[in-house]
Amino acid sequence: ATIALIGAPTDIGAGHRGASMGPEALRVAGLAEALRERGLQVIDAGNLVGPVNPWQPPTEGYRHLAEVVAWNRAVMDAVYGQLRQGRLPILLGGDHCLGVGSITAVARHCREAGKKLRILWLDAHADFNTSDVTPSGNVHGMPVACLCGLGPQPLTHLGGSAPAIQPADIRQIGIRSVDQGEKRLVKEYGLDIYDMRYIDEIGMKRAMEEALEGVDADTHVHVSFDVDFLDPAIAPGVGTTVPGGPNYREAQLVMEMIADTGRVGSIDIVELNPAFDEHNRTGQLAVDLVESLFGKSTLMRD
Ligand code: DIR
Ligand code: MN
Ligand code: MN
Ligand code: MN
Repeated sequence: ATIALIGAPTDIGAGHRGASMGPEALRVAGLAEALRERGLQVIDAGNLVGPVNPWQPPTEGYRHLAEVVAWNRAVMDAVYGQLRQGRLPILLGGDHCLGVGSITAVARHCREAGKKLRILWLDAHADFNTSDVTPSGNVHGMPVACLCGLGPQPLTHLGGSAPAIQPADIRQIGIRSVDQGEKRLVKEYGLDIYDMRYIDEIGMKRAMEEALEGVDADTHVHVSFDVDFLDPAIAPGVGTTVPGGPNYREAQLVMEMIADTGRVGSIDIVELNPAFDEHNRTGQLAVDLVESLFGKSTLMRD
């Protein structure tokens, strides 16, 4: 399928300014060219437009909820529009609150196409906070809860009905920072989490085999890649670094094993923050890893 790049230049759900520069940093790092180099067709659909970041404190547990909803509507419509044309959308974030719009669109597409959905949520964080338990009010810490039907009505019902997905549709990989109340909710909803302790103990290969179990010819795989998934030693260009993430080889293995399924149908690249980066090093790493997601392999036997 033709790949469609969709820029969403906003940091509306984040706790630091700068993720709004993510789409341009990924373009400057050569994302489109790298994918074309792999023989893929790529169109750049340009950037979506949405409200400016008013940079206000939270009200009733949410920062900028109205603006977050507006951005997510734009993302949902754009992602759905590309999927309907048979394209493979790559959302260039922007912060991770945009996962609500992106995945609501993907879930609708899967329902209409009669496909099973498997979401691979690569992140240091579980992103399962609610207005009651959030330590920050930042909606980028809430998208998974919203998608599972837990959150403010305009986000849980972005696609018309709720929930957009079931907890069983999602596998979270690389998790190492979950807030106290969030931990309780994650257990209550039964999320399948491959946290760093688990990965340390059984290894990334086996963890990924488990996370990909059941993916078959009828499955649409969505990869929601929060760049803070990566260890900060290799990926400093994010707003919220958490030590102890996957190293370069582990991250490559994750991407290569996902590519091996041949079922990737949509991607988010979010939370890249050039204001914290060193000469776009993290942007270049993200491009390198997305190449692997499309089959660029370090294997000698292929
Ligand atoms: C934290 C940070 N759990 C919060 N979340 C982040 O504010 O809800 N998610 N950074 O990517
Ligand atoms: Mn996230
Ligand atoms: Mn994160
Ligand atoms: Mn499991």
